[in-house]
Parts: sequence; structure tokens; C-alpha cells
Amino acid sequence: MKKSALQKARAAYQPKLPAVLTGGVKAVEGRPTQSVADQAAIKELFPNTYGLPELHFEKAGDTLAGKPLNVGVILSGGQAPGGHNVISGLFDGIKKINPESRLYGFLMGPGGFVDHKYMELTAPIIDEYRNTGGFDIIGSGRTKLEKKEQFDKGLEILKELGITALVIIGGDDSNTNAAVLAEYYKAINAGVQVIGCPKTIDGDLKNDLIETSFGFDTATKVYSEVIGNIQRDCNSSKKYYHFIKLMGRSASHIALECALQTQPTFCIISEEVEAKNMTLAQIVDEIATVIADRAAAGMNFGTVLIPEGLIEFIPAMKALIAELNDLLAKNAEEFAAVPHHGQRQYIIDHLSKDNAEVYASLPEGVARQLSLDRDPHGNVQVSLIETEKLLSEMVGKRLKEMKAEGKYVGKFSPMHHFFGYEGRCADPSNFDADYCYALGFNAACLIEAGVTGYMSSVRDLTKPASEWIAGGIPVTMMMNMERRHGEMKPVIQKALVRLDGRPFRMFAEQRAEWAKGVCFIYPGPIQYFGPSEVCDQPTLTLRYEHE
Ligand code: FBP
Repeated sequence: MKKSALQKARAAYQPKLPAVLTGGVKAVEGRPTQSVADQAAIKELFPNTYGLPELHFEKAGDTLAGKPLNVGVILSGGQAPGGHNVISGLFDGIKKINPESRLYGFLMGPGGFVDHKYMELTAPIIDEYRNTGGFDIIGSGRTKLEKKEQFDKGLEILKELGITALVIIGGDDSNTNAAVLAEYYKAINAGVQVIGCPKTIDGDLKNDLIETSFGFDTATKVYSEVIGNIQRDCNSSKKYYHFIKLMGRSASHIALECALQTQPTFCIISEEVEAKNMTLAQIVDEIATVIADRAAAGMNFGTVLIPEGLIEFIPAMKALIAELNDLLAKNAEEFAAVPHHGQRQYIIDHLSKDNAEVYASLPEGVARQLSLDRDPHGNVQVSLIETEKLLSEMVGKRLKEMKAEGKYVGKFSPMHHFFGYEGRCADPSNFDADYCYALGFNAACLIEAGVTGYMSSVRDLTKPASEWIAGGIPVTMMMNMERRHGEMKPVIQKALVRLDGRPFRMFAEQRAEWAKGVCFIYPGPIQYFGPSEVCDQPTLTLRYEHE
């Protein structure tokens, strides 16, 4: 395969490891753990893996050494920069433990595990992918691993290949499934450990011990670069309002980090919308007021950042989506048989009165997007809902009314963007390259320590990589019970933006200034080589959370 000059140079980058992982290690147990909520229910569902202690590694001896390990690895869900480095770290870790160790990659996500599609990952293959973005080394998929038959079918191939440990690299839902699988294999004495790795650009898989999911750093830097470029353009021609939707599912971490990096004219944070119980009309009014004030000062341009999950956080919409999820899960077959033109009416007829009214009031396109297929985890596919167009349309309408009332004098020309896929496969930043490599190497150490149902944890991430703490967190510790597909299920609690957290407070302190003037920052592209303050900065979210 032909490579770019940067790819060639980047292949030579040696990711940094925490000092503790550079020699032999011993696992030190901390306190027994409890789930974040619903302890009794989670304990009952995970009798073999509930309450395990936190672990951290300490140095013990000069080198890692052990019996050969046969390990399987799965990439699950949406791509996130650094996945290849998790795999190369895992590969190097198990080879360091014993050069006879072997790594097998299951193809196209959990589906490959169930269908026995795999390849052995050898040194030449791994070397091709070091420090590159994407998940194309083995592919990824969204098959939900949740049924006993899938677990049993997967176990057949594990036995055939002599695999005694499986590493699942995924987001909250995939790590939830990893925990269920770990519990099942432990219960039937299958002799297979299951270890998770925290992946997702969304940044919503985090807690005190998992400081950030990998990929968030790179993805937000890529989006911030492009937002910065748009802002320069905007400030040059001074004639457009850019409505920019940003990926991130329910949580607004990506929008918030990009706002801190670029200082846009306006940024919506879904969690705040929910806390203030705001309606769509109120959000529209706020944006229109900012635009009118700027017009009065002679500025008819700016940027508006919109988190992709916004719709779900507007309380009336949230109630509607929750009922829609249940309705579409329960009546899936009946709904599928309804002709296309009758589906809107079918939904209106089957919803409760209040929700039916909200649904009926939505523009046709948005209403349709809400009733489209859920992803395999039962989530609305928020990335398909064109909130940026919905909002700019409504803002345009509001500005017309304001003009008629003599409250607006400007010209409103909106442009629309959606940034998501552009950032998910970028070459990992130095931070993600190091963090991911450490997560993978650390997963090898967790396997060697003989544990199961743990997530690889590398922390103290604002310090230099050599000082990072490495260890494992029991996945059950992050769980609570939530309603999915109409049923209560154990799931890892999503970390949403905290309004009392420092990143949001920093944003809230500055946003009035940003709305009034031109405070744009143009961060430019990720730098891989050069001074550390340019190349090795973690996200502002992480920095503020640590300060
Ligand atoms: P994960 O939760 O699997 O990491 O996916 C992240 C994400 O990029 C979301 O931000 C986005 O809503 C979704 O994937 C898009 O899904 P798809 O890749 O199936 O289009």
C-alpha cells in the first residue's frame, strides 16, 4: 500500500509507556467496589464478578515474563483514533510476557467472534498499523453481544484457537456486554478472561478512574481545526452564520471541548438545556437574540455549535423519544408492515396524548428521522437527525418575526455542517497514540494478572506519560440499571457534561463575551512533531477537570 510522507514518518513514532509498565509488574488490590447505583440489582445479575477490587500495577522485577498467552481482540462500535495502538500495545505486551504468545483479531466487530471470522495478527501486520487512525486492521461492527447462544458460539472458536483471554475495545454499551460475557464465562468455568478498553470519541465513558475514553482527544482536535478554519472564513467574508452540528451522541463533551478550543459565537450544551427545562422555542429565541444584537452592532456572521444529541435533551422531546423507543421496540413487526405514507399517523395514533401532540408538531423530516431504525443497542441514531437545519430554519423564522416587530435589522444567511466522520479515523494525536498503546499494553498485564471483568485503566493523564498510573477497574463498578428496548438492563452509566464541572463553568464564564464580539480562536491542525506545548497537550476538558 502506498503511504504518505507523514504516514512513513509517523510509523517510526515510539509511543510512550507509563514507567511502571516498562519492567516487571505486580497487581496491587485496592478496596472492593460497588456499582454506582442499583447495587442490589447489579449484584444479583453479576454474582461472580460484582464487588471485585480496583487494581493498580507496581514495579516488580526487571521484566515481564510468563507462559505464552493466546489472546483474542475485538473492535466494537464507532471508530476512534488510536484503536490500532491499543492492538499494537496489546501485541507488544503479550509478546513481552512470552514471545510465543499469539494474538487473534476477530473481524468486523463482535459479529466476527460469533461467526468465527478471524485472522492472526502477526508482527508485520501490526507494524503496518502502528500510530495510524481507523479500525481497518480487523474492522469494527455494532453487533450486540448479549445472548447466551452468541457467548457459546464464540466460546467454540476460543477453544479451537486455545484463546484464554478476550479484549473488547468499545464504548459504554460494548463494555457492558464485555462485563456480561465475563460473568457468563466465569459462571460456566470457561477458562476465558474478558478485559474491556474505554473507546469512544464521544468522551462519555469516564469516571474517577477512567479519566477519558480514547479518541476524544484527536477527534476534538480535528473538529476544532475545521471549526477554526470556518471561523477564519467567516471573519473574512463577514456574511454567513455557520450552524455546526458535532458528533457525540447524547453527551455534549465534544461540543464543549470544541467551544473551549475555538470560542464560537454560540454553543448549545444539551445537559444545560435539560437542566433549565428549555423548550425548542426558547433555544431558538436565545440564538435569534444573539444574532439580532450582533446585527445591531454591524455583525451579520458567526458560528453556532450544536451537540448531536440535543433533541433528546429537550424535555418534551425526551419524553417523546422514550415512548417512541418502547413503542417501536414492542410493535416492531406491526410498524414495519405499515406503508411508508401511513407511518406518521400510525405513530400519532399509538402515542399518549402529550407526546402525540409534540410528534405531530415536528417538521416532517425530523419526525421521520425519529422513527427510523434504532441502532442495535436501542438508541435513536441521533447522527441522522439534522438538528443544524431544524434550528437554523426556526431561527430564520424567528428573525423574520423580529424584523416585522422592528427588533432585528440584519441579514441572515445560514450555512450547515456536520462534523463527525471527518475526525473518527484521523491519525491519533501524540496523546491518543501514547494513551492507547498504554491501554493495550496494560490490558496484557491484566490478562497476565489473571483477572476478568475489568476495564484497562491508565490515569493521571495530564502528567507526562511516564508518570501515568496503570491498573484495572471492575466494569460492574460503573453500572446502573436503565431502560433499554422497553426493559430494565444493567448498563455502564453514561458520563454527561456536569454543569458543576470546571470545563462547563469555564465555558459559562466566557460565553457572553464570545456572543458579543469576535473572539474566535483558530487552533490549526494536530502537530505530531515539534515543541511539547504544541504536540502533547491533552484536551482542555481533561486539563480543567484536573485543576
Ligand atoms: P461509539 O459510541 O460506538 O463510540 O460511536 C460513536 C459515534 O461516532 C457517535 O458519536 C455517533 O452518534 C455514532 O457513532 C454514529 O454511528 P455510526 O458509526 O453507526 O454511523
